[in-house]
This record gives sequence, structure tokens and C-alpha cells, in this order.
Amino acid sequence: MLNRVKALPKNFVWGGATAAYQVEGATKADGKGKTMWDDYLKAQGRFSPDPASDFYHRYPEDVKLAHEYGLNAIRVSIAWTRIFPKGYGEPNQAGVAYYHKLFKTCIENGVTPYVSLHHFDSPKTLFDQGDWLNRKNIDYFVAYAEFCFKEFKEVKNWFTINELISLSLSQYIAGNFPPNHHFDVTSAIQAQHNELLAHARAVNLYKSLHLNGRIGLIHVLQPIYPITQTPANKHAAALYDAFINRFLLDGTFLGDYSDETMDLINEILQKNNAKLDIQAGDMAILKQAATQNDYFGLNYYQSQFIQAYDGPSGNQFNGTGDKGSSSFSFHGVGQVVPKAGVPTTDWDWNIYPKGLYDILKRIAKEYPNSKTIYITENGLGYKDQFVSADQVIDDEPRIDYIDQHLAALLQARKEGVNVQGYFVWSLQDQFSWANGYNKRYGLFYVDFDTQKRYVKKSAQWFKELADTM
Ligand code: BGP
Repeated sequence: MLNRVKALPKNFVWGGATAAYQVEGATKADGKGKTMWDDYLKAQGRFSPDPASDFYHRYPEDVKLAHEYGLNAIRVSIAWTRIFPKGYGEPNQAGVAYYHKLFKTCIENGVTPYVSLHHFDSPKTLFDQGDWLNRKNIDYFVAYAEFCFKEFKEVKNWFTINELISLSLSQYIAGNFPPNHHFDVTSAIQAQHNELLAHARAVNLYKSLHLNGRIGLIHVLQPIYPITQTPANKHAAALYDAFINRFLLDGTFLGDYSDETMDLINEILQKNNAKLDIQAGDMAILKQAATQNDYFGLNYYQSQFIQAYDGPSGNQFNGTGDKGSSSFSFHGVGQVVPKAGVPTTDWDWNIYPKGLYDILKRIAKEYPNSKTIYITENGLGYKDQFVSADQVIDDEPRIDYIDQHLAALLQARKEGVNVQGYFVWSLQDQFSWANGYNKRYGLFYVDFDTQKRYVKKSAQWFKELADTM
């Protein structure tokens, strides 16, 4: 890899990624409002979002570590409820001041902030009013975005929303995010459409303000492969791909849902007695934004192998890291099946770097409006073992994982795909939404009792890459 990264330009973006709720802690500090997670996690009793990685207080140390280990960028998100505790109303000046300090620290350390406005942490007040299923939520989001665009002028790289599909799938299909609905297909597809509208309106607004910066959104993409090449399995893969990838990609970069995409979506809706409400004027908003995105953030972790399935929907979520405990079957769409020879993580995620290469090639070919691509998340969830304070934590499997995915990225670049950056998920260990604290991703180990940071082997390796470029 060391030799191969020499092919990258000096200004290639090497980043570490974080999300406000997963790292900040301090969920009640300085006037912050509740998110949809606070009461939910408390009632669940599995783990607490406090103190998380205490980034709210320790960001100077983390930003410094990022810089020392060769990173020139960081993904952070703004907690909507630090700015507007209820999601709307008067801005909370303590929250505003915190983000000014954070961005200043990043910039002073040569670590460029890439800032998302929404990373799974909907304000509780708005969640109770229907979250993204309530069209008024779009207005609230755009007002919040407008405030941030005008206030945080030091931010030059914006993302509107992180992973629309993960949010809607986890909330309404898999049922492992609040409000825990299972296979509520109407809500899942409607939330996707409404979030796309919110993104598009924020982009259109940003462009009209003529601020000196860039904006885009982040999709997590999971290439879907038929487990065998039978017509039924191929159709199942096309259906599931439409539901989790294509609908959103069309909406984002074509500003339209193509006829082929809608045929597949309508088949899923019909088979599941579901519907989608697209209102007059919606598509014009998407169309206007489709060519205005400056870049595209692509999160990639895994691909899926699918076989045709007409039985009842059902799923088992592996939220513990007990290998082999998950299953997913979607009526009239398909069933997720293991693929011989493809290794999996303890959480049953397929390790399949070829999927990253395939999806990059597809995006470049089918969605040229995506323009510049940044890999905004990629990494391995692993049960890292702490040995002693003077011993570097050995996370060789993470190095292998990143190495293989970087190789896929470099191959796609060589073949003309315009990838300009890579953010490892995650900068430091942080809790995982539906898994808790034992699923670690960081380049830096966090002792969650003392909040001390320790270097992992992957951080040292990453620094070597950065120094070689
Ligand atoms: C993405 C999210 C991140 C992060 C990551 C790992 O979907 O944007 O916030 O959590 O996945 O996922 P998990 O924590 O479920 O392993």
C-alpha cells in the first residue's frame, strides 16, 4: 500500500470521522435539548450516551492527535439540539459558541472540518411530531441549516444529512432505532423521499446564498448481488437495490426517480400494501438540487447477497457481536444470505472490498452529477483488546480491512473515478448506535472509564501512508 498511495495527489483528503451524538457526551450541558435517543436509551438501559468519548471537552486533544497522525481533515456533525434545543425557536448561544471553538481548533491544527447538519440525532420535540414523516420537519431542518450556513462561515465543506437509508431502514424496517417499527414499508420509503426533499431544499438555499463553500450529502451504499444468476434471484437483487440505493441515488443526482426505478419500487410497495406520497412541486425541488451538489460523500462498509423470497418479512439484528446471529427477509423482495468465501465481522457484516470498487464505477457511470466523491466512512467494527498503557493496541484486522478497501479505491481512481478523499470511521472509539461500546472502530482507543486515548497500530500505519503520499 505504501507504494501505491504515492499515486495520490498531495492534497488528497485523509480524514477521521465522528458524529456529534456518538462522541460528544455532555447530553445535558449548556442548554442542549433532547434528541430522539436520550429517553429511549435510558429506558432500554443497555448503555448511556454519556460521557461517550467526551469530545465535548476533549476535542482539542483529539484534533491534535488527528494532526499528529497525518490526518488533514475531520468529519464532525453539529448537534441540532445544541443550536435549537427543540429543533426550532431561539438559538442557544452556548451551543453556537461550542461549534465556533471546535471549528477554530480544527482549522488552526490544519485539520479541515467537513460538517454534517444531521447525523441520526433528530430533536426529540420534532421526533414526537413525526420526525421525517412530518413534512413540517423539512421546514424546520431548512431553517436550522440556514442559521448554520450564515453563522458558521468558517465552514467551507458541508454535508446536509448522513445516510438517509440507514436512518429510515433502522427506524421503520429493521426496528433497531426509535421508534422501532418493523417492516413499515410506507414510512421507510416516505422518510427517504422527505429527507431527500430536505437535503435538496438546503442545497438550493445554500447555493442561493453564494457563500464561499461546498455542499453535498452522504449516502451509505451497499451493492446488492444475486446469490446465483437465476432470473428470480437477479430480480430480487434489483428490487432490493432499488429500495436501498437506487431510489436515493436517482433522487439525489437525477432529480427524478427513473421509470425503471419506480417500476421496482412500485412492485415492492404493492406487495407490501404500502404507498408513497409525492406532492406537486417535490420533483422540481429535487431537479434543481441535482446539478448543484458540489460533491458526494459515500460511506461503504459492506455488500449484500440476496435470494428471491416471498415468505413473511422478519429480521434478527445482531447488536451484540455474536457472530451468525442475524437474519433479514423482506417479503416479495429478497432474503439476505451468506456467500461462501466472503468473510464477515463479528456483527455479520460482509467484508467485500470489491463492492467498493463496483459501486464507485457504477456511480461514476450512472450518476455523473455526483462530481467529486469522498469516501466519508469506511472501517471495521472490532472488539479491540487493551493490554497495557505502554503497549500499542494491535488491530491488525482493521489495517487489513482498510488496506483492502484503499486498494479498491485506488483501482477505481486509476480507471478514472474522481475520488478525492477517504475518511476512516472512526477517528477515536465511540459508541455504536444499536450496539453500544464494545463495537470499536477508532484509530485511537478510548478507555471509556478514564477517557484516556491510546494509539492503535492502525493509527501508526495510517500515519505512514500519509507521510508516504
Ligand atoms: C454508519 C453511521 C455511523 C456509524 C457507522 C458504523 O451507518 O453513519 O454513525 O455508526 O455506520 O455503524 P455501527 O455503529 O452500527 O457499526
